[in-house]
Amino acid sequence: MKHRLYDIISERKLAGKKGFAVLIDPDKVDEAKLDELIQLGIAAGVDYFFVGGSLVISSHLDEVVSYIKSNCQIPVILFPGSPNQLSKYADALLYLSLISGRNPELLIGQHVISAPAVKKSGLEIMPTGYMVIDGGAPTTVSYISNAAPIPRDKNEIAMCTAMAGEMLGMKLIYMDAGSGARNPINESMIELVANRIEVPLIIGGGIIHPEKAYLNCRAGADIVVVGNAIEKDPGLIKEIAAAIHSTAVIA
Ligand code: 1GP
Repeated sequence: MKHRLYDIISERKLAGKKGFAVLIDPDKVDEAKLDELIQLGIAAGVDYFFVGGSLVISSHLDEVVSYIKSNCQIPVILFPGSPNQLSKYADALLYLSLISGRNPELLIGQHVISAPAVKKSGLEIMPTGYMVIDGGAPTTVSYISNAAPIPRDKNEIAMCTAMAGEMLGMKLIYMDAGSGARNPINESMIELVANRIEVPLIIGGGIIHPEKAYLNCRAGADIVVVGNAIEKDPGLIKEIAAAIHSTAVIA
């Protein structure tokens, strides 16, 4: 099993370097949009492209991933909303288990069904404890997953969930308020979780300001993911990247 990109993420964490992931929903981009995101991403030093969505309706995931790969060096990590969102052209796959929910299908059921295809893809697999935190609005992920999110003020539940995920062998913890969340995750929750786990912590959902990205990193996020806000204003890539990458120097 390949570990290359995960090793880079871990080393960056140990060095206190914060990462910026731009989330691309294959349903919402055409070639011109991808070109724009790639150019802005290269110029701003974006660390990762996450590709996926809760509902990928189109079938051009392969095209989107291979287009990014042939036009830049930025690693592409799949963030699948369902087991059929696989592309062998990506660098790695977030192999998500929805540990905040109690839906067995999303904890293990779908993994069993898709295991042969995932293995055959040859992708680097990153076992990821995925935790949905209430973002103040019903998001696609909470509807599709049919699982209640963790209340946004229940920091201890988040902490214990992340600890359990780590002890079960998850190599990453991803706390997500859901795409387009009204309320992004509190820094107090991020801080409590970050202090109790050793694996890298990914934070996303509802982040629309560079300041919030910065504060998340200060609180302990290792990778900050932004999707919606960049879809609306790609120019934010530069400001958010600068905010995230400034954290290591100050911290
Ligand atoms: C959603 O964490 C991601 O799964 C990103 O959320 O689209 O709100 O930035 P946004």
